[in-house]
Amino acid sequence: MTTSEEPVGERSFADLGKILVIIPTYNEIENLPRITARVRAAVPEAHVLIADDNSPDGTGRLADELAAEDPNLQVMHRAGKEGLGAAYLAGFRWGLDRGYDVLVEMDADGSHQPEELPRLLTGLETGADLVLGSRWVTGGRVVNWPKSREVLSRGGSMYSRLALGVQLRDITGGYRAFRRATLEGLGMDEVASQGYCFQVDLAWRAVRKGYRVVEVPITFVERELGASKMSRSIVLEALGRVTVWGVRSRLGRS
Ligand SMILES: Nc1nc2c(ncn2[C@@H]2O[C@H](COP(=O)(O)OP(=O)(O)OP(=O)(O)O)[C@@H](O)[C@H]2O)c(=O)[nH]1
Ligand SMILES: [Mg+2]
Repeated sequence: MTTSEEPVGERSFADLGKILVIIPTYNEIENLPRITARVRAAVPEAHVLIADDNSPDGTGRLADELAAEDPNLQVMHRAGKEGLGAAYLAGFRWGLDRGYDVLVEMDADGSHQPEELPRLLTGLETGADLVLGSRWVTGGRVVNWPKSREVLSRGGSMYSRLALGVQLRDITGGYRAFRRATLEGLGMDEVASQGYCFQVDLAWRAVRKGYRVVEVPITFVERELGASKMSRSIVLEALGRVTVWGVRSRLGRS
């Protein structure tokens, strides 16, 4: 695990193969057209998959309209709100089935800036199996976040580091680029966690399986439009599961 800071700029990522950016959405109708346009501008060769959980605000319908105009934008309609983890797992399977070589996780709300995607992809090009966009490495930062969210995020990563014995600075973040082989080797079918815990789960699996996990700095921008889906149950799930995993792994080691 290392940290690298690569310049962000316009360039081709043809060597990486086919790239799919998966964007899970639940009630993101104002954000959707903005984020898709920014992704297409930042990395024109990347394809986009919107994984919508039947958003009551019509995000899925708008996604269909955008897809009708853009052959490289596709929509997965899911029956109802099942959480971020389930949407990503379905999106990963969709992308693996269709031969994508790189699969990217990105939120719809603008917190993960598409203009920084080249930095994540450069991390894969330079040998990483999984690249984490990281708020808490040198050069990383957050914009417009209340202190309470920062404390929660930093605290969650620190607790996970101690409980699981991994060195990653930002293990709960959700801006990530995977090589397909990494996802294929992670044991995705056994992943049951959601929310932040889903992100911890995947990163920890990657570390345990010996994949090269690299953090690159990102500037995380608090959402301006739409409502957060963060909840107390998401935090409690992460705390509970990480504690159980930590205890189990220590018992297994001793
Ligand atoms: N498909 C799907 N997407 C979801 C679900 N829950 C959240 N999302 C999406 O996942 C991304 C992250 O959710 P956010 O609400 O931004 O969560 P967060 O970033 O922890 O919270 P904020 O910092 O307050 O925005 C957004 O694109 C959401 O629309 C879900 O149940 N299903
Ligand atoms: Mg968000």
